[in-house]
Amino acid sequence: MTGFSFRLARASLPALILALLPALASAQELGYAHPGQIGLQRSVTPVMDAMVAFHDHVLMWAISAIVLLVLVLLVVIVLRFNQRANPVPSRVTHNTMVEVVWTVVPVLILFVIAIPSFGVLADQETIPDGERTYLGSQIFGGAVEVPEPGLTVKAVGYQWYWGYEYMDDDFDFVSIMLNDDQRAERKPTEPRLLAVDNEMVVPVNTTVRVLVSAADVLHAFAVPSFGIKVDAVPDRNNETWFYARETGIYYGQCSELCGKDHAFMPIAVRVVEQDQYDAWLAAASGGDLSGANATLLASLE
Ligand SMILES: [Cu+2]
Repeated sequence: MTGFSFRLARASLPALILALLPALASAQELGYAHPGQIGLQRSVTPVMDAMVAFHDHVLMWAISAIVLLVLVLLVVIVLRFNQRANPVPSRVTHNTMVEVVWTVVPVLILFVIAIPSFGVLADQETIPDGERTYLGSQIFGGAVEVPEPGLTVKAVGYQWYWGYEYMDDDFDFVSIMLNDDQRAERKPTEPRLLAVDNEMVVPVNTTVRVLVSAADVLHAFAVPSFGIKVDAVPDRNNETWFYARETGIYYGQCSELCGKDHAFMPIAVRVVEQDQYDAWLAAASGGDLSGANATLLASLE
């Protein structure tokens, strides 16, 4: 019985992996987390590129080296200083040299990590003015040119949905999660608990300034593929930006515990071509949001 199931498992494992590969590959294209995901969500902005590079080329090396060092020390201690190998225990209580080393070396490691880290952080926090060089992106493979913001959208957190105000064109709407029945009827291909009725629509290859605020309690506006996460605080405007270089729909979630439906106020940003955006904007700012969305969705198919 055991032998049979063992052989069955061995035979089906490569087939299972082969069957999963295309699913994983296509999941890489998605703008949201997916089952089996190991790495960070796919990046479509310069800031997220810098964050991914920081994670892959700095943090992972530092973490791996520290884990290996601790593992080696543990193995040495277990083998050399167990009771059998070392019957008379050492009476050493301190060693100044060792204490200085284990204080100074971690400080140096943190200091070295902090330099690129602050570069990436500064990039997130600084709205492009068309002139600034992006430090984090510069550290990780060349400066990127980011134009000045082409539009400003204010994202406002409510219990429990988001509102989007298009500041340049003076119109706004709210964005509410679709329940299972609504999703099956209106957006069956979009993910459960993330699909919304009205998405925030922005043009591709455009710097979008996002003002973030809240109407009632603390919320947080976060879109992992853009590398942004900003607290939404009542009576306060926080600011962030993104420059998406690929069309598609990118999801995020409220990231500050805000009450019973905190888990059900997703953020959905649809990045479209400039002419599609212009057509959507003209209709939506003219008061016909549902018509604008329907036309946009039809043009995307
Ligand atoms: Cu919230």
